[in-house]
Amino acid sequence: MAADHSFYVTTPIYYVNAAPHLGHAYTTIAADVMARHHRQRGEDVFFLTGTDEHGEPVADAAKAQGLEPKELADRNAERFKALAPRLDATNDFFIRTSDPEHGRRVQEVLQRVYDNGYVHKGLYEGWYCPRCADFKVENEIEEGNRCPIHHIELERHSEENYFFALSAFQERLEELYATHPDFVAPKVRYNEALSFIKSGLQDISLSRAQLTWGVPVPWDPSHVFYVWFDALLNYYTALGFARDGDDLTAKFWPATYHVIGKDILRFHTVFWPAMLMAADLPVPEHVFVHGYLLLDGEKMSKSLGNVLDPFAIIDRFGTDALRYYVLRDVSFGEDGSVSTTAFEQRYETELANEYGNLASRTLAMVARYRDGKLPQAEVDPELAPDFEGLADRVAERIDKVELTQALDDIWQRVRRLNRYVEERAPWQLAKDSDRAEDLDRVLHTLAEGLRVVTVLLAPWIPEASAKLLAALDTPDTSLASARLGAQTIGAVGALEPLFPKHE
Ligand code: ME8
Repeated sequence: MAADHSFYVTTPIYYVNAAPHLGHAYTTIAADVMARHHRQRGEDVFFLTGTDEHGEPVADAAKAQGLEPKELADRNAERFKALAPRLDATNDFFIRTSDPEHGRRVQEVLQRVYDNGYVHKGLYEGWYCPRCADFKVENEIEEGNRCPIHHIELERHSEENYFFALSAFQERLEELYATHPDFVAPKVRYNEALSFIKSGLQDISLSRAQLTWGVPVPWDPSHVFYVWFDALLNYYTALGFARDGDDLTAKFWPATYHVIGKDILRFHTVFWPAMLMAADLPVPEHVFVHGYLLLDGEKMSKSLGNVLDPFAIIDRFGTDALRYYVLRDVSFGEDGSVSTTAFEQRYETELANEYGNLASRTLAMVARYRDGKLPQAEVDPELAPDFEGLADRVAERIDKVELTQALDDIWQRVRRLNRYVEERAPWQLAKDSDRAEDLDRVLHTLAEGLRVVTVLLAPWIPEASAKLLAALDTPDTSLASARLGAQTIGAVGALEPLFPKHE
């Protein structure tokens, strides 16, 4: 078992044959929210992302451009590597499957699978999609003999290669699912994976004979490993070489959460645990499968055109706005449409008005009525119950990867604070010197409430959160500080608009 208080979260490693897009950004942002939240709890966190560089798709794309596969991989891996900091992702390492250390460890693990007797030779024949780097089973194939994902024509492939004895793990996988009902979430994905297992597992191809761009099979170097096994093993191999001279495997394996999109469910929820069992390694604790962001039904927007381009949003509205929007508008785990219009509405109404304005107004009132010093007072008993247990509730939500619901729980309190300002009307209290104590309490309550929601929002909107906590001079973002009265705000500093309005 991984050490207590350690939390290991991964994203899929992305193919380098395409440019990074909103879908990739989505998973990375989600995993980053989890990583940041668990750091707030004082846990030891390891957050991994990276690139998947071997296999036909890259070899083919390189050939088409007159390049060596490694040249193309180097060029495109840089773009994914650069994506993480632009998203404010705090990954602890970026793995590339072309790293020689990864290859060595893949060989070690799969040699063990071979030594344990789970590999045999066989003839593989089937319909193959070069973009998926995967054979398709009959019932998946689209009309016209096309790939259901890429809609390109499938190729008939036949070759002698090595097979992994997936069928030998039928019972152990069923038992894993029976004893770990939270192995895969959401439930609909658990059911999907389990019904695939129950339909009867067949052995799967483990190597390729006609390809050289991959990790060589140690017992037969005329083959390379099928790219998916090389890729899945990244989650394990990275811990061995992410830190020079310090093997993190004992500390972080098994992974707490693999976060993936629903397109790669079977690989992660069936093949991957079986492969780990075959190598005598512990299986991950959870796989969380999110849905697709759908971009159809777009209306043209003035400032963003008609494509929700993550880079355009970051350039114009900042990284926080993108992070917030994708996890707010579509319930994490489900499919949902995103659009520039919905983005602009949420930005304006929620980030700029409900949150940004609340912050500016609160600080401005403390400056105007109390010379920038926050009066010490009791939190208003009218508001305190609404914040009771909030931090724990958010933590429980995040434990279940309910990232949208957790955000909504916090946002309800942002709205509560807005109602509180209107109800208490501090600008009226300020006109009446007999009500100085009431004004003290209202200002104190507002600033303290604002601080608490801001600590809780830090995983979603880290930049705005840091700015506001700096202005309150309470930089502590630990979850323990996300309770009313847990910190003392003294003097309040200046604050630029957190989410400026755009014309
Ligand atoms: O599959 N909506 O890489 P990939 C939501 N290399 N998420 C999306 C999305 C969308 N429209 N489009 C992409 C691979 N994603 C393999 C993975 S892991 C050992 C190997 C996200 O570049 C989502 O996380 O095709 C999906 O699973 C992943 O990108 C696929 O990335």
